[in-house]
Amino acid sequence: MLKIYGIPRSRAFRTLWMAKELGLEYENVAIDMGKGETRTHDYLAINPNGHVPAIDDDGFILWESMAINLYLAKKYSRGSLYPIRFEDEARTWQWSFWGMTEVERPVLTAMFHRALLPEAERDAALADKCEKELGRPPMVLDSVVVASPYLLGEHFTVADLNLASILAWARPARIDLSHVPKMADWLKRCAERPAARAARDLQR
Ligand SMILES: N[C@@H](CCC(=O)N[C@@H](CS)C(=O)NCC(=O)O)C(=O)O
Repeated sequence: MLKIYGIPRSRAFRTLWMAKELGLEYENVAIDMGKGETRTHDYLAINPNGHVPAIDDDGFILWESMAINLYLAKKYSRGSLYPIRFEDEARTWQWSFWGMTEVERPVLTAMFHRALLPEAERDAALADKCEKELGRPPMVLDSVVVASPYLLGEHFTVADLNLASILAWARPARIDLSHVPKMADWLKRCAERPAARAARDLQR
């Protein structure tokens, strides 16, 4: 059975969401970074980086959240959550890489400094700087989801899931999305999917 390493309140959420979209049976091995469990000898044998998520799919071990989701979608849902056309596949990579390289760090840093860290450790100026840095990506997205409801067109795919799972942090990070209403609608549409809700329930 597929094993998903990482507590639901970590980037493993992304993979749990994907597993639920796919209706896969899985075991969640709740490795908790807060308890130092990402750095044990046994876990480092799974992911030598000491990060979650990672998966073990019948002996095939893979780490990096976006790569895991692309793999699972392609393996279990080609033609549905994973596109068939080369161009759509390339766009799926485009959105996933863009999310990781241009969106994730500022939104995560803002979330830490506005919500997660103890008050005394928060740096409001840094959070504001991150929000500013995040100025263009939401506008880029807004212009895409004006033309079609999802990133590749009419249907929700792994491209939406990967990016929405990063941008889900915009809310706790209190990033203002009022100037990008179409993007905010898209994010809401993604977040309200039953599989996303079910994965969020695991975080409680
Ligand atoms: N780029 C990696 C980042 C993984 C990552 O940093 N995960 C955090 C939890 S959300 C982690 O494992 N931190 C614990 C540690 O570094 O020990 C991915 O997307 O999978």
